[in-house]
Amino acid sequence: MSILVTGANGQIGSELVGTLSETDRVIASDLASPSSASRTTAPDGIVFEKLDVTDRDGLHAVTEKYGIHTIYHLASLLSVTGEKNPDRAWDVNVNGLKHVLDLARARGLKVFWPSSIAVFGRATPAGRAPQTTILDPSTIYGVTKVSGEFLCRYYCEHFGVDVRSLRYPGLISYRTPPGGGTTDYAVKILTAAAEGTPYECFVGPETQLPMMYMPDAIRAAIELMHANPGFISVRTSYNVSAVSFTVGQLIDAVRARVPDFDIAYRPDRRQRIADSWPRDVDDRRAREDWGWRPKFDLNAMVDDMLAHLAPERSSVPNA
Ligand code: NAD
Ligand code: AKB
Repeated sequence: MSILVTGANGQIGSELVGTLSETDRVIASDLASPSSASRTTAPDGIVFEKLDVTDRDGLHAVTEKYGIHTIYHLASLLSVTGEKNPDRAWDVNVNGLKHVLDLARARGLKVFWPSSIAVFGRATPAGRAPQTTILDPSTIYGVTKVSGEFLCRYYCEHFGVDVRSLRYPGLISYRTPPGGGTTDYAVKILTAAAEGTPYECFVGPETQLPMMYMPDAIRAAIELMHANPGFISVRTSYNVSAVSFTVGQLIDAVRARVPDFDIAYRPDRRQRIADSWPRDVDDRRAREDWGWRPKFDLNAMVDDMLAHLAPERSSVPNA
């Protein structure tokens, strides 16, 4: 019995496969093999299958070939990439998910599927977005995530599919660059600081969004998947939060370690997307149901990112 990870070359998948493979046999899959995808590193010893999630028959074949019992379904177009090709975003994000859920229904598989803070929007109460609230997406990506959340709950309630989901905030990591989202600026700022290059930011200094460091994001997914099903009361998607900071606060944390870091601001269309998302999310339900607790705050995350991206800077005293 094995775990299939779709979209395995991406920002999350490239790290998740390594963690999952410590305890399970993992089959990584994506549109191209890790060696031909320029932005990824292939974890050693992981079986790789080229797989387009819009290809239902291909999904069935891989699942049967390896005796898959669980799918971590990560293949997706993110918010900025989705706006460039809304048809493709719908096909991959919604039809791909439906293929996975149909497969799970037919074969009794367990599924993890990430949603996003992109489900929220201008009509969502400002500040900390509640678990149950108005979903008002402004991007096709957000529209696919809202659709996906209700598709997951429908398959759980009507067909008994054990599908579990998290509404991730922006994720910050050093191994694989982010794949075309609005929250990418946080990784880009930290990468530029580590490289000693100036950065032109596509959102303004007051922009505040919820974020999470990748080790917390990976742990959240695995803890949710291991939780007793009786404790899972949300079958759309759980709010999970870790840190929330403005761009200005991130720059302050960076400059405490890299004093000469140079940033300029040129907000573009991504500012409107960022402005439509909440500054924070209320994750009490995840904490109560399955014990969610983040470990990394802003300073711990910046320290760890710089330690990996630029080890020579990690000796700079903390703020
Ligand atoms: P990513 O863009 O880095 O990776 C997505 C991967 O999916 C890519 O490797 C891409 O090649 C692959 N892919 C695209 N179309 C495919 C298809 N048709 N068939 C198979 N593979 C395909 O994304 P990520 O950041 O790793 O995100 C993974 C999941 O987590 C997505 O559902 C995303 O919406 C969600 N999420 C991510 C973040 C974040 O900040 N990274 C935040 C919230 C939610
Ligand atoms: C994006 O910005 O599109 C993603 C997300 C928050 O879903 N990082």
